[in-house]
Amino acid sequence: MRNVLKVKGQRPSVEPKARHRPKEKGHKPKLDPQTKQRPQATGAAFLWFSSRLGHLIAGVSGVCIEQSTLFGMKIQILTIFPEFCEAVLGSSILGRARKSGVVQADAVDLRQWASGKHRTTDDAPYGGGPGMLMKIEPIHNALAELKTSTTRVVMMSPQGRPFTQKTAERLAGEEHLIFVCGHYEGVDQRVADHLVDEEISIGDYVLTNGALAALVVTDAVLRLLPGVLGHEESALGESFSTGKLDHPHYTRPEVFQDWRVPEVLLSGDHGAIARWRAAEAERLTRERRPDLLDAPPSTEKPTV
Ligand code: JCQ
Repeated sequence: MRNVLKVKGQRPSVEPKARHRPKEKGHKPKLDPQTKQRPQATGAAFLWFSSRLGHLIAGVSGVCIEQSTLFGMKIQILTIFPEFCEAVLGSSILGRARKSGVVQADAVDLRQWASGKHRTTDDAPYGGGPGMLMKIEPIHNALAELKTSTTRVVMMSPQGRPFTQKTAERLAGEEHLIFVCGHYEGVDQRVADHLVDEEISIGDYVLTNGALAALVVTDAVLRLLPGVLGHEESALGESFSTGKLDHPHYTRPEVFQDWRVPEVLLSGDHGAIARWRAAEAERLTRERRPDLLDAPPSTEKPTV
């Protein structure tokens, strides 16, 4: 098992090549007044194409651009709470990645495919019991329209396989992800059996809203894509290699109240610093996550 929780060289990032950003004006989609969604298919395709075009133009016009800016990924979160997702997708690092054209990440309102006056997406369970279930038809119809030949459909569910850094790396290699988000007591089982490629769980607890889990996965995947964090190094070269928890980090001031930064970190002795960090990582892992130390190698498919 590789180090799932350690990321080297993280720091607040800066937009890497602001001058290559496509103009945002042309990217403002018109919203359908009824659904509050932008027109699907053609609108999305145009936006995606035009975001890539910006990079291509930068490329042929002789400006030196990183190869990474030509990569891209499309993520669609299929949910009855699109505004909730948009609030997260539009903010800070993800919002910037979106505007830069490196990624296209959108919430898609499932109710667009719900029929009837009330646009119902849920119903009572066969066999009785409390609560409501998501119906299969709206999800089926949405996927029929949104899927392409390269789409991977993921459903967020407590019954899914555990989400790890390995999963994030594998999904980061996909071209197009659609997240199906469960709510209420769950989703008609035929969705998992026939419409989705895999079920993923972000942990052993139950949420009211699967979109929350999809946003967690989206964040973990998108930060691996070149250009999202603004690292100079490739995200693919990022290290998770020790299989342990990360060691502690310190920054200024040297003393706050009477809490000192460990002396070794001020010593300038790089060998001693490396040994201290390795020992701290080992100690923390033994104390809090002994499961990581004796974990057999992950069975999940290797990285992108
Ligand atoms: C995801 N860990 C918890 C809740 C049922 C598909 O069926 C259901 C989905 C949800 C939402 O997801 C989670 C979750 N990973 O609660 C109930």
